[in-house]
Amino acid sequence: MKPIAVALMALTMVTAGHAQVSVKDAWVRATVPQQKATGAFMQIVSAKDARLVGALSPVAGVVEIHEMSMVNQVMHMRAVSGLELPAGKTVELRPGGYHVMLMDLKAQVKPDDLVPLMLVIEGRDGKRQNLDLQVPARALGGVSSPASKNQGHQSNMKH
Ligand SMILES: [Cu+2]
Repeated sequence: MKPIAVALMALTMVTAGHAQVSVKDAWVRATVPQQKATGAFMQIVSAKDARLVGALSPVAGVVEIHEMSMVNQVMHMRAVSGLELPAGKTVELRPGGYHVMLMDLKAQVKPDDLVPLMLVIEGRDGKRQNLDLQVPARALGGVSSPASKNQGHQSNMKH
C-alpha cells in the first residue's frame, strides 16, 4: 500500500442511495511489519433502520464484524453476523467494542495510509447497498507499537 500524504480527516458523510448512511471519524489501526490483523473503527448513522452485514477490503484476505466484550476480566472477541443500525442512532465501532476486523493482511498498514473499505448495509427491505470508504490509518497513541505487541488475533485483545 502506498502511503498517501494527505490525511483525509474530513472523510465523511458518505451517502448511499436511499439508505442514507453516514460514516464519520473512521480510522484503521496501523500495524507493525508482519502483523496479520487489525481493526477499523468509526461512527455510523443510518437514516432508516438497517444493519451492517459485512465489509470488504483489498488489503485483507478476510474481513469480519467483531464484537469485543469483557468476560471475567478477560477480553473476548467474536464474529457477529451483523450490527444493528437503528434509525438516526449513532452506532460506534471502537476499540473494546464492535469493530471491523481486517485479517490476513496483505501488507503493513502504515500511519496515514488510506485503506479502502467497503461496508455492506442491508435495509429492512432486504436490499443491500455498498458504501465505499477510504479510511485513514492511525498509529495508536501516535507512536508505532513496539514489535513485542505484534501478536496474533487470538492473543492480542487490545486491537
Ligand atoms: Cu476482532
